[in-house]
Amino acid sequence: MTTLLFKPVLAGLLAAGFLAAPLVQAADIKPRLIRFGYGLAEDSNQGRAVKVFADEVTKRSGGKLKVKGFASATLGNDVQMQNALIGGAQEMMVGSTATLVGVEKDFGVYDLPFLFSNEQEADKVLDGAFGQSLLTRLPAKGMVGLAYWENGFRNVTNTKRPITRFEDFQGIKLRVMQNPVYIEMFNSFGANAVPLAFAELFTALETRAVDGQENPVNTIQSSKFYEVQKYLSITKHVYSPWVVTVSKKWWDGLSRDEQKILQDAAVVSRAFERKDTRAEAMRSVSFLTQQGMQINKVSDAELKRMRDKAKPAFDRFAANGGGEVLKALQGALAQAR
Ligand code: TK8
Repeated sequence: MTTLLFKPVLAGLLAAGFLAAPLVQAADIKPRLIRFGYGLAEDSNQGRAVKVFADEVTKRSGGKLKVKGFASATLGNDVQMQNALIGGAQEMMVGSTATLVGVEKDFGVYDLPFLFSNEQEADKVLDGAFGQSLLTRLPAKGMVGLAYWENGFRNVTNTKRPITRFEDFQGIKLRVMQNPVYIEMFNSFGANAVPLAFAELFTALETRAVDGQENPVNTIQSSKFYEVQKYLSITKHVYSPWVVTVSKKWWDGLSRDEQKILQDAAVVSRAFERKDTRAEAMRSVSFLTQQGMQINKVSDAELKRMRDKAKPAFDRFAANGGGEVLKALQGALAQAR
């Protein structure tokens, strides 16, 4: 009789995962809902990685911590979300390091053009002492940085003409991120740089409020910029990191166990995200060609001319108090090579 009753109950418990998670039960984990905002579409490298992060957190917390992703800037654009994290109104986000300059201006060092020559170098510098020490600046500003994800090497699209040399930027209204290094860099090429939140970019391109923008090929695909942009010029002018951040106010209320789950899940999802992003980038160029974009690769000689032309951006960055962080990054890059 007992066994007859016990068996279905046991099976039910097992199916519900109750017996499978004794370790999780011993840990100090409370039921919590984590709102995780991001700017790109759900069907993007960013959205796919947020999903992996969410699943990983569920698994590691025995379902007590629930991550709800909010795609397409529905919780606000990058700058607004940063403020919400600092104020404690939102738990997590992933966004560009470039917009973090409003919080900690040394993050602008990543935006200086033609620093990283490939993804492996970026991984080493970001995951190594340099990148991690920059993250330790954040808690004093109200945020906690868990891991860098890859946004990727940025390229230029526009409706006017292919960019083959910096002179082709002349007169092009180019949307840039809200960051002084970008504004200065593209103005030095002769473009008219317009800082704008990513959330407003598609409409700005569609209505021709701006002529162009710059982003990795993955984003040009997932945000459907090919519908409103004709030319894609491969410049790889900046390697752009994303960073997964948490509200410091909220983080301080978590147990050690809970913090560790989020930290570990961020690192697991980082490995997935980079692999996924790189695989997608390999396919994106042919996808974008099929969509009718005209694509050109800018020659190394012309990229070098752009780099020289952007020199004032480096000088200004150093003069504005960024000299030390720039030197440290250059040192880390030399080591990574
Ligand atoms: C998404 C942004 C985007 C960035 C930009 O919210 O703004 O151009 O490249 O990825 O963070």
